[in-house]
Amino acid sequence: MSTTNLQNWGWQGAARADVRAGEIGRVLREDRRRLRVMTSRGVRLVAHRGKAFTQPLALPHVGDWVCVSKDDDMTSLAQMIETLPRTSEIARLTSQGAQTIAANVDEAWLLVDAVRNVNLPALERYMIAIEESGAKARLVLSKIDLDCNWMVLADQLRAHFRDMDVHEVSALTGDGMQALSATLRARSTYCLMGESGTGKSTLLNRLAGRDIARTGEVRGRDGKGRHVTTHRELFRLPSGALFIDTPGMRELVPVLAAGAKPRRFERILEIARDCQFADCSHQHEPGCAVRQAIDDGRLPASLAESYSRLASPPDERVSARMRLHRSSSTD
Ligand SMILES: Nc1nc2c(ncn2[C@@H]2O[C@H](COP(=O)(O)OP(=O)(O)OP(=O)(O)O)[C@@H](O)[C@H]2O)c(=O)[nH]1
Ligand SMILES: [Mg+2]
Ligand SMILES: [Zn+2]
Repeated sequence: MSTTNLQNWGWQGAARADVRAGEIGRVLREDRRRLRVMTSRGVRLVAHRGKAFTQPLALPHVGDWVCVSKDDDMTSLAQMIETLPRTSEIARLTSQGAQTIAANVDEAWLLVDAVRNVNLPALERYMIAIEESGAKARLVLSKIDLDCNWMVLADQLRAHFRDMDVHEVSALTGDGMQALSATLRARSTYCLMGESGTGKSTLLNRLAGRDIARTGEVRGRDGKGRHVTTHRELFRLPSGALFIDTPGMRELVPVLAAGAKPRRFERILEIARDCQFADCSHQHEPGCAVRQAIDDGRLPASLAESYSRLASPPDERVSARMRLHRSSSTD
């Protein structure tokens, strides 16, 4: 029987002695009915829930390390036993509550389509979700081969997301791809995010050197995507890097604990301590340090705008969900 080195799938822990009658694996793909899990003996199909599974708040998602039943018959449906603690978790808030998009991601790439208008508030929400997840963020401006003024867009992104790497690429011509590929590390997990049609799956195929994910045309009318990717899936590239492709999401509402301030706004909060009024709204009050910092060019105006939009989140943005896995670490 062939064996798989789980370290090639990102496993960093020592061999666990405490696995109860099961085996460790990583969730490669989640569908509504089944999980595909890579174990050291190969891929197994796993039922989402089973009698042995007692963690209703920690349902497994793509990227998760799980413990599943170890059956002699590899073709039988395995049962979930346990979802192991996560090192990071990208989540969003839906009408049904918090939803995990991907687990144990080292770096998330947010794709921005060079031919579409940049929607900074939407990108900001994506970025908050990534930064709060514990993963590193990277911005990728895609489709720079198309006739457009992408350099203006790139400048706009750099002005707003100052501390962030912005890569300009074309998956079609390969422009910028070498610099992006050079950042990849084997056994690290990357997650592709962004609206439908921004070219996530195309970029993945280019990095893989062959078509591993399905891609599709955008609509002629408005250049929007057609939601070609319908499930989340983790792939291993020849370089050894691990990539999670996700279906494009138009809206992503970050999951924030009640009263929590996203890390993105730490700098504003720091500057705001020097405002004359403690409850300064940074709109029209005299002695406002935030407006002063914008005028001085120390703070991007667009960031301050995002802040005032998100500073007092409406109730539905606030989730009191127990973040079961956040504080614990993988062993
Ligand atoms: N010209 C050009 N077209 C691209 C590039 N990258 C992607 N496209 C096209 O954009 C369209 C959408 O690409 P996909 O890779 O399917 O987009 P996606 O982000 O995976 O979309 P969803 O799976 O729906 O979220 C396809 O027609 C691609 O050929 C690029 O660099 N240049
Ligand atoms: Mg896709
Ligand atoms: Zn102020």
